[in-house]
Amino acid sequence: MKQYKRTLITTALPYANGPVHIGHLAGVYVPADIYARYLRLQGRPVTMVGGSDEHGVPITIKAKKEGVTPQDVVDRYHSIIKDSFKELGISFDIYSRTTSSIHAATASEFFSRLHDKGEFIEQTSTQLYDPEAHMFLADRYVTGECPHCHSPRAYGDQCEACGTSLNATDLIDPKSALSGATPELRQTKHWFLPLDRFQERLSRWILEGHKEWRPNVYGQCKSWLDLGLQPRAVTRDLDWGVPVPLKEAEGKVLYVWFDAPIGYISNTKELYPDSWETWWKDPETRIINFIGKDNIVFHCIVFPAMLMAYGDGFQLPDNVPSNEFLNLEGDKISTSRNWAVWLHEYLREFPGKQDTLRYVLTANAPETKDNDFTWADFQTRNNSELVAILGNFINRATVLTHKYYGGSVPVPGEMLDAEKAVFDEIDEIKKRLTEQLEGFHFRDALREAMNIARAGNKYLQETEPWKVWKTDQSRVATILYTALQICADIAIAFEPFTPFMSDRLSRQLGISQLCWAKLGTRDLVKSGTVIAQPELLFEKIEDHAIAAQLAKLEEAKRQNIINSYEPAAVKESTSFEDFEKTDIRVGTVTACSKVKKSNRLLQLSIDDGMGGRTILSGIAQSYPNPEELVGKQVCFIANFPPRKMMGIESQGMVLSAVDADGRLVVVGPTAPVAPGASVG
Ligand code: B3M
Ligand code: ZN
Repeated sequence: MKQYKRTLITTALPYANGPVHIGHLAGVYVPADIYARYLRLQGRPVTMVGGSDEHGVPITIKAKKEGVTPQDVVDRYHSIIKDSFKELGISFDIYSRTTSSIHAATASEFFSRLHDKGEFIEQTSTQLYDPEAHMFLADRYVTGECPHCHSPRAYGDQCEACGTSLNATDLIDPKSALSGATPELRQTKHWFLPLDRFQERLSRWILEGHKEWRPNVYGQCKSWLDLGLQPRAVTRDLDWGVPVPLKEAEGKVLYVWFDAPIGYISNTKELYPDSWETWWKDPETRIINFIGKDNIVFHCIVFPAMLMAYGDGFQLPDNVPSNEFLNLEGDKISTSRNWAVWLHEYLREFPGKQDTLRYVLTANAPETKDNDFTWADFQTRNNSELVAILGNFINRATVLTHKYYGGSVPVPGEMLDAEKAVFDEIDEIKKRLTEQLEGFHFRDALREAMNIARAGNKYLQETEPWKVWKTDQSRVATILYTALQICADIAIAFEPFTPFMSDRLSRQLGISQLCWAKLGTRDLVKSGTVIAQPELLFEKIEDHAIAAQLAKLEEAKRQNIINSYEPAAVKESTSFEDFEKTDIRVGTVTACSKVKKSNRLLQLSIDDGMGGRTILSGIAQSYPNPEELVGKQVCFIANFPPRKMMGIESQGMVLSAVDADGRLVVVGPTAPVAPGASVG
């Protein structure tokens, strides 16, 4: 493998339209920080840049909703995000923002150079325009009826009820989300980056050159490239963003996904005004982009194409580690539904427990598949791993040293098989740990680090210094000396993962500087050093703290439904006779599973009191765990003609309510009734 002189780590820039939550942390910032800290321990030059992404439509929508300016919104969240990252120990060399003047200048210059080099194509198209708000409407600003499922609240880019992606101009009866006005069609000109021109180079670079990328990243790139790249607009009709630096482009700004990745460059410039180019243009620099999986195409295809178009020696990333998603208590994390654990709140509610969160998010990191964060798991990992394994080992070693030697590290005698065995085991662990860190497998790496504490516990359990003390005190000196060396190994090995604990532990042991090379060297804590009084490195988390978090989530769910739901307008009057034509019944779900090859449909077997029937229902997205419906009673329409979907006959339709965010909740009776009971 190529040896690089330095590593530039970039972390996806979080949108400053809300605080960061555990999903962001697990996906990007915790892994990036682990890697940066590991490289620093290795003494390898590294810079980690981050910052807030302060442009884009969601920020302007939030500002409108709150009656403040977009600048107010980003000022508020930028400082919350920045402070909470700092408190969690995310060791950015710079955390800046895309509303900085240096960024405006950098992004602007980037566009101008591409424009001057003839890298763009210009296209005029017809788009929806709000005649009352006097602006073109970005996709999310338009709502209307879905042309497919006829949900009344589809957005201009997607219908969340049926999952279809849409063009704003497809919507039936579109309305501006800003003013409620009916938008008009108007012509507008935009600049496009013809990604197709980079198809060849990107294919060669990724598909041939980077087979080592994570399968999810490589796979997404491959399917984009296989589909054939298309030109993408890099400008927008908006008044919030970096203005397009062309006379003829008044009132237009750079598309947020054009300016945001340039933010990595601007932030490096801000950090190193004189030497930033070394970090971007020297082939001896290795660039690593840590991102979430929804950002893959922008980092692997679009931004690299921009850098290729710019030329001038800009280096492409060497790797783009991207995680899958983290769910929360079995449900998708959602800012709009307030279904999240917010970092700034966590820090307030669990003071001093930064390491626990970092540990749990790494131990359970969604590296290869989506994973679930649960408060029960959080508690177990803290209590039975951090407290019971790691804390316990260090506590035993340091307490015994104080008990027998007044805290002074004893002089070891002869090293016997037990010592050789545990030191050899740590050598082996170090090898694997290093390998996992180099390969961005942080979950496995953490497991290896924990194995050092496990080995330490086993060693003390086998050597039993508390028993040997009565018969052979010089042997105890060797044992505790050895145990303290293992404590020091833990301080080093855990520094990337739980830096606060490592810092306290290394101070306790009197080690001034941690470095990776010293891990496993067997004489880190010198004899005669007086170690500090043992302090508890991790505390148990009690049930009531967990119950409080779960109650908070329940409350968030309830509040969100009440606050954000806008009932649809009541339909035209109908008659009882018309209503009666529809035969609604109650049935009991006896089996429920995903329909193969469909991400929308569930197949329900229903006891309808009449011999049973099968119904297919487009609710799969809302029930990631279909078995939860088994045993529930549901209402269904019994007299629809049977209909075949995906080769299966559906005999009716299950009734469901549409939640505030488009989630479908199956409707049933509030007390058990006989299957087949009529509803009316
Ligand atoms: N702000 C999207 C996101 O937070 C975006 C990342 C920009 S990275 C240059 O998912
Ligand atoms: Zn739809």
